[in-house]
Amino acid sequence: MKHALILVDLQNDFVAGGALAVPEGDAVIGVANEQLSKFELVVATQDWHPPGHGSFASQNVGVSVGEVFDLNGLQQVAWPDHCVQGTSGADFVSELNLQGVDHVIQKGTDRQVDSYSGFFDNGRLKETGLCGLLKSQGIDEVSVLGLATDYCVKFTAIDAVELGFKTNLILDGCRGVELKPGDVERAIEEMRQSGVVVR
Ligand code: VGL
Ligand code: ZN
Repeated sequence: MKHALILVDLQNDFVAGGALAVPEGDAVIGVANEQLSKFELVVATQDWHPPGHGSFASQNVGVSVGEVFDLNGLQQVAWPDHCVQGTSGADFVSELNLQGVDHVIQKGTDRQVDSYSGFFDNGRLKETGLCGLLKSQGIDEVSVLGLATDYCVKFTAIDAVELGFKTNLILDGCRGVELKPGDVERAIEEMRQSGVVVR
């Protein structure tokens, strides 16, 4: 029985000064570094969009950041350009102890579909390889922290439960976008309802 830590999207664009800065996003890096050493396997997800990704407001005429629109049949929030492959915004925050990270799983690489979960794209058509990696390492329990609570953390944790992992959320290691007031609270409740143990 092995327990893995999943660090969700600890990248420059999601912290202060970044293109999609999450309020207090920086505060989770210390928690991540402190947790790293306690786990047998540490996986970091990395939002890794090609330039001109379909989720960017800039690619959708008449759609502003924060608006919901239809992207190839799926409801999509329009985001500022962020985490573009090879840019500094897509790099992991420099304070994160990357020595303690065993694997990096990139997501959001298909221009046509977003990928909030570290396991699948939002259409659930393609896997990222995270599930296979965890199963091949004998992992049966995961703990999740990172950015953002109401998007990538939520979808990653709920998918982990559905894929059969005992799943914990390390709450003080998470911060949310909170586009609408209450989004973070609702996300936490949704995770709880899905079987995530919120710690
Ligand atoms: C995320 C919005 C767009 C996240 C990624 O990491 O939660 N949110 N891309
Ligand atoms: Zn993204």
